[in-house]
Amino acid sequence: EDGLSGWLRYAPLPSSVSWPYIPHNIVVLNTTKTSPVYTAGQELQRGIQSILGQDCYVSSDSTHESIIVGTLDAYVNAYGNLSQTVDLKEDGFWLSTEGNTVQILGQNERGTLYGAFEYLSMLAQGNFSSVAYASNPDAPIRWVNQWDNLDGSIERGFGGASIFFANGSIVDDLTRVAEYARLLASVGINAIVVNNVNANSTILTPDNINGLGRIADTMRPYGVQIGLSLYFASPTQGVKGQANLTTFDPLDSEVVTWWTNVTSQIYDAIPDMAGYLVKANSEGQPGPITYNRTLAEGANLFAKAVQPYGGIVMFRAFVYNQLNESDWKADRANAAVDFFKPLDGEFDDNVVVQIKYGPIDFQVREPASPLFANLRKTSMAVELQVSQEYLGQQTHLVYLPPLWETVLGFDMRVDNETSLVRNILAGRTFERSLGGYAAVVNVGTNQTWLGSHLSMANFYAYGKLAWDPTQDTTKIHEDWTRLTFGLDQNVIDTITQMAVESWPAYENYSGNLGIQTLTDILYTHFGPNPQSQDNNGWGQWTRADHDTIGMDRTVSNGTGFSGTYPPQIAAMYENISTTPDDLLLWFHHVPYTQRLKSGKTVIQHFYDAHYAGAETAQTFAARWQSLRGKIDDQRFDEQLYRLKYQAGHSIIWRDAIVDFYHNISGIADDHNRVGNHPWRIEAEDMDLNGYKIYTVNPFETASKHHAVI
Ligand code: BDP
Repeated sequence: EDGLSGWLRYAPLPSSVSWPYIPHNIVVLNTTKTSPVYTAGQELQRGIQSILGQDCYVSSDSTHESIIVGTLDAYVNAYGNLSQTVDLKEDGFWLSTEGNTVQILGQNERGTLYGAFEYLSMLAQGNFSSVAYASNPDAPIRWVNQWDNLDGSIERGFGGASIFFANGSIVDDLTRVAEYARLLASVGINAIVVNNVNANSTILTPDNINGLGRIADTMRPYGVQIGLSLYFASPTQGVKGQANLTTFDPLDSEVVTWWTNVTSQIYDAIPDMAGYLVKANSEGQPGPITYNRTLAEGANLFAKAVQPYGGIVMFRAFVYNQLNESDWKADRANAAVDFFKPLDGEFDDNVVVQIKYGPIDFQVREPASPLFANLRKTSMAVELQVSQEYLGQQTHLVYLPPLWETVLGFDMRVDNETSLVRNILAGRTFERSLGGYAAVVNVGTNQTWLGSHLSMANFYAYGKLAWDPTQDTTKIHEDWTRLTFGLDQNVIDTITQMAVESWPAYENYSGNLGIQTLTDILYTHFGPNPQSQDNNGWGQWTRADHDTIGMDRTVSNGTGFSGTYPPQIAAMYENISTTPDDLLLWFHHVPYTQRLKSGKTVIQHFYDAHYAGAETAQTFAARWQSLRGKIDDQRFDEQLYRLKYQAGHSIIWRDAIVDFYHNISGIADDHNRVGNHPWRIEAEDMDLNGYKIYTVNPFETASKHHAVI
């Protein structure tokens, strides 16, 4: 197996499993081929044949014992009311397997397909229990973002080239696009933004709009709508087939007309286009501020254009400028609240502000973005990242949902009352009708989609949590493993336990105590490079010197960031004694000898955590190897290769970080490990044939400063 079917393999159940009667007749209450209800019927037929070896017949006639798939409305039309009252929200479904009839009834067509996937997931896991329940999504927005460029490359993508674009336009063969839509629908994702947030105006040529129409047609049978990222200055870019203006000022009437026209062309090609995603005035991108207009005026320009069609605008809160490193009061973490809080109430109703989970940028540990607590009159969505940009780029096993939970389950204490981020997103806290979830996924043409089989658990879990963020993340992983690798309990337990340990391990060896992921910050965001964190204008600073480390973000002495939270949270982060250890260096600048709640010093914790994290990562390959023969060879070998790489790279991480801080602080490791590797054989000390020795800069990225190439 090559991983292409992800968790939708529909593997035949082992002979040890027996099951009750499953109807042979699938009644599909909508036979239009583009309808997700039709897709649901096809999927059920295919799944039941593959999982149970049972042929089913799809018809629109009812017999007593049938699997009935359709919208609840269509069901009521055909058969009258259900015996119980069913409360369905948009995209929700009713699933009943009671008796010899199966009912899969959606609030809408897409919900029907979700119900079919849920039923098939039960069967594929050998679960034949009798159930009857309604399932509703927690939030209406459950989107994914792809950072695909029109030339076919993917920004921060680690699974090959784009499945959507090549050579400046949309690819001819959209087979993989349909397969992607199937995976998305199976976990309840209802829309996808197909192009990079660093957008290119050429997406708006008439040819490309047609191509986007083909993408939308391909995904529509799965209930997945498409959205587009826009380049703010497009009107001035001489886009082929569109007018060329001299301004992109959002309040200029010609600019308004320009976007109105383009939007109408897009809706001609894609009548159900979900909406736009906009990155503006961030990292050098143009935006409304270029013309002294507010971000809200910029967002509303697009909101008004899509409003007549029911579209929405996801406007990113990731707006920041380069800063002056020597200014100790400067703080990139303050940017989102600084820019957006004053605009609360000024965004049109169909604007959703899309907020990265933490105030900086997809780090291994960040406090929940305070912006979630600061916008009461604006709809919000969280932006997560399935693509492991700072988190090992799919060469490291890092199961992310436990990290996401630290944000989704965080209580902001707005007005001194319980206000969990997930409730804010769902619109419950501030009574908003829109809101929800976006995740940067970045699948590519690689057969594994993401570049690594085990990373697919993050994709699966993202959809599951966007549907119901209260679900247990270990249980989600067990389900995913069962669907992906089969029902062997030892396989499920081994892989899930590795996954559970993986994020804490990565945090331990890549940057702990809230110092953030100590990667190369300027370019790759991959290997260790603590030196690159400071002395630049990007604001992801550690403020490390010979004696002290950490960003002082207090109100009393620091950047004031802690004060952007509601009072109870602000007070907690303001004081070292009440700040949790895992965020200590995020909020405070302390001596390396500062004692943690554990009694250890900061520097000794650094040493110990890096050793502990790397040690855990080194067990992964061996644990995986214990599953040889229980997993097909191809996926087994491909994953083993990655886990061995991680084992080695975690040691590089460990040594780079501990050497760096040992060097800068001059404080010895209590256990005398740092810099002391009597057993190690340096490559440069070996007889080299065809290799050259290089001195490496920064020094800490290679042991003894040398590498061989
Ligand atoms: C950073 C990425 C960069 C993205 C940016 C964004 O390194 O490639 O363009 O975020 O989210 O994490 O806009």
